[in-house]
Amino acid sequence: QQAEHDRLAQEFVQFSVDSGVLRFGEFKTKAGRLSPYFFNAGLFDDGAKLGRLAQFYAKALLASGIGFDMIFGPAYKGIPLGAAVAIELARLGRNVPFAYNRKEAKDHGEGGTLVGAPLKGRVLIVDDVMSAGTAVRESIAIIRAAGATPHAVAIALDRQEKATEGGLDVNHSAVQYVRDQLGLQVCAIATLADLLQYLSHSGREGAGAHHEQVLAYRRRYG
Ligand code: OMP
Repeated sequence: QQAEHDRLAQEFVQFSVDSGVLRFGEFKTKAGRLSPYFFNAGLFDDGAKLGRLAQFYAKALLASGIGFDMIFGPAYKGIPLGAAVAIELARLGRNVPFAYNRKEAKDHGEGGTLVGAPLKGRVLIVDDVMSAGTAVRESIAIIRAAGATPHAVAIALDRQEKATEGGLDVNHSAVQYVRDQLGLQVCAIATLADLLQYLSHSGREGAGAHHEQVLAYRRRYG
C-alpha cells in the first residue's frame, strides 16, 4: 500500500508541475508563511486536467479504504473538486450523493447556504490543500451544524505544516490535529515528503536549489 501511494504521489507531483499548478518562487500562504512553493489547484483548468485530477483523488481514496456516505465540496475550490471526484467515483461504480455550500446565503429562490444532497451520515470533505488546517475546520462546523458527521478529508496536497491556533503556531501538524483531536481520517494524494522526494530525483533545472529551499521551509514550519 505504501509503494502504491509513493508511485501515485510521484506521478501526481509530476502532473502538477507539468500543469503549472505546483510552482517554485516566493509565495505568502493563508497562515502568513513565506513559502518557496505553492500549489494552485485552480490551474487544473481544462476538462482533461480536471478529469485526471479526479482520477488521482479517486485512486487515493479507494487505496485508503476510507468509508463514507457522501461528498461535501467546500466553497469555492472544493466545489468543482468535489463534483469531479463524485463523477469519477460513480464511473468506478461507487455512486454517492454530493453537496456544497455557498459563501453568501441566498435570500430568494431556494434560500440557504447548502446546495445539493442533504448533509447526512459520514461526510467526506474534498478540498485542495491543507496547510495550517483552518479551512477544514470551517467545513467541519458546517457539516456538524447540519446534523451530519464529518468523517474524512481528501486533499490533493498535505503541506505537513504546523497548525495554528488563534493565529499562533502550535507544536503539532494540522493533519495530526484533524486526525487526533477532531477524529477525521485524512487522505492526501501527495505530501510535502513526496514533493521533497520528487525534487531530490528530478533532473529539472533548479530542482537542487528548490530542494534546499523547501527543506529550509520544512525546518521552520514543518
Ligand atoms: P489552511 O487553511 O491553512 O490549511 O490552508 C489551506 C488553504 O490555503 C487552501 O485551501 C488554499 O486556499 C491555500 N493554499 C493553497 O491553495 N496552496 C498552497 O500551496 C498553500 C495554501 C496556503 O495558503 O496555505
